[in-house]
Amino acid sequence: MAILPIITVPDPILKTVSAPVEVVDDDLRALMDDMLETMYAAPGIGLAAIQVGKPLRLLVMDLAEEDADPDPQYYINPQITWTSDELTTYNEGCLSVPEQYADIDRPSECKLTYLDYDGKEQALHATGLFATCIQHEMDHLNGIVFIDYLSTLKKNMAVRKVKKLVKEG
Ligand code: GNR
Ligand code: NI
Repeated sequence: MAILPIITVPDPILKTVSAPVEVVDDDLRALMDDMLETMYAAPGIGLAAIQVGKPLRLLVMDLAEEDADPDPQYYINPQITWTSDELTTYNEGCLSVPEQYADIDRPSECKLTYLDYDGKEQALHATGLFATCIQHEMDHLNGIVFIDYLSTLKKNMAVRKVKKLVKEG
């Protein structure tokens, strides 16, 4: 297991459209385990592979409460098959945009298909924070970061603050 460096804006790597995973094997599971360890250490509730420089359609999440047992989740080649018309606003953050937050509107619910840790096909209906988080992570797979939804002014301010944070360590 290893903690991997997390790429931050404005690194152009984050704009990559990630490629589908071809085979779910032990090498991929090792990457997913490292991603989960990296996410827990950050700490965060989700992490897409591109955030650690791997352009694969793969993400990990854990939405368990702080005092509850861990609930690691792995989503390989996720595809959204339905979204609700109703939207929910959530004050989002991102490990690739540290310490910056903004209200983002997204569909309140969505349905998705994906492969699990064992490469088995799965489907589910996401609501609440789960729906918000999965859509935030799916955006990463398509090269989109939540600040891309903000005005140019707000986006540039966020990028400038992140650059300063990174520079100051
Ligand atoms: O840790 C994270 N918290 C979060 C809060 C609101 C909406 C989305 C997220 S995901 C984020 C981790 C991250 O950057 N995932 O890509
Ligand atoms: Ni993010």
